[in-house]
Amino acid sequence: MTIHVLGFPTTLGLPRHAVRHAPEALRATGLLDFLGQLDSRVIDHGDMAVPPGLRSDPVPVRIAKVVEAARRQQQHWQRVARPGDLLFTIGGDHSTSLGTIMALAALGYDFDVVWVDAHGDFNTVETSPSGNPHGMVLALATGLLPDAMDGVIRPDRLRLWGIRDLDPGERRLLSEARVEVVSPAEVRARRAELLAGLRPNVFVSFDIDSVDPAEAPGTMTPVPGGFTRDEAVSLVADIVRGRNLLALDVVEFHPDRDEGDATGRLAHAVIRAALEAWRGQSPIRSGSPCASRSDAD
Ligand code: Z70
Ligand code: MN
Ligand code: MN
Ligand code: MN
Repeated sequence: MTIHVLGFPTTLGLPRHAVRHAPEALRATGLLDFLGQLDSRVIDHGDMAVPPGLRSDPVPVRIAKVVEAARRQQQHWQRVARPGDLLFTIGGDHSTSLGTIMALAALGYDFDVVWVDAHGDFNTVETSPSGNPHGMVLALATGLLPDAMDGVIRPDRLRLWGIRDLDPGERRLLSEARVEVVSPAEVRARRAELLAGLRPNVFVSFDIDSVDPAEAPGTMTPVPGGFTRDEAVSLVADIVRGRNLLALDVVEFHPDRDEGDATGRLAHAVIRAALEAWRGQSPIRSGSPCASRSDAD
């Protein structure tokens, strides 16, 4: 059971240079030291080389570059991942998670995507107000942009939690595809029911802007009304507990906008909660030689 760590400093989904430094900023919070304390082998694959995003590219070119980078990420995971391994990727903007979904699909998993985000990321070229591909990732993954790629996952596998900023066209598309879209208030009210509805295999894609800007200012597109830091940490732990966490992405961290290191520490806490829950409770791990060790740290 190996934890694979990959930095994916992409700005192809939203060209803002500072995001390229998110993996190094998160590594600087002591992530690898923490991972080394878990009872798992850790392989750090370093940062993948990704070309910079260019606003001057036409939208179809920007999308094509996102898909191309995602294919390289998929191929990387197909080379190194073994069954039961955890793929942990530090983005990058949210286009980071297209490659993760493609990789898990190519590896043959049936899994739910828990997309913890303020945004739906379900725009097509026609509905996007910005042309930024990070707002199109789940439309790409489900095959709504057929010129760019074939779909790799069904819409009923998507769980969009924390959502509070949808564009009119993407709202319609989400509703037509019957995607589960849940606001922070609804997550609070229906948490147990939502958790009970998850499949055993999960990919948690954690967009920093799911958390309220008061506690997570270090992101690119802050939206008021988000989760508290504590809610986000305990929600992610509850998602992972008792399930197979196949992959974890942490995306949209903008270190230059952080106040002190509040957002970096929040991201660290979310990662820690996810990996401790995975280490302690994954069904695959029980019965392994490490299963008798205490979870009490
Ligand atoms: C808007 C768009 C978005 C993340 C912003 C914003 C999308 N709906 N996604 N931040 N993670 O441009 O499509
Ligand atoms: Mn740098
Ligand atoms: Mn997002
Ligand atoms: Mn977002």
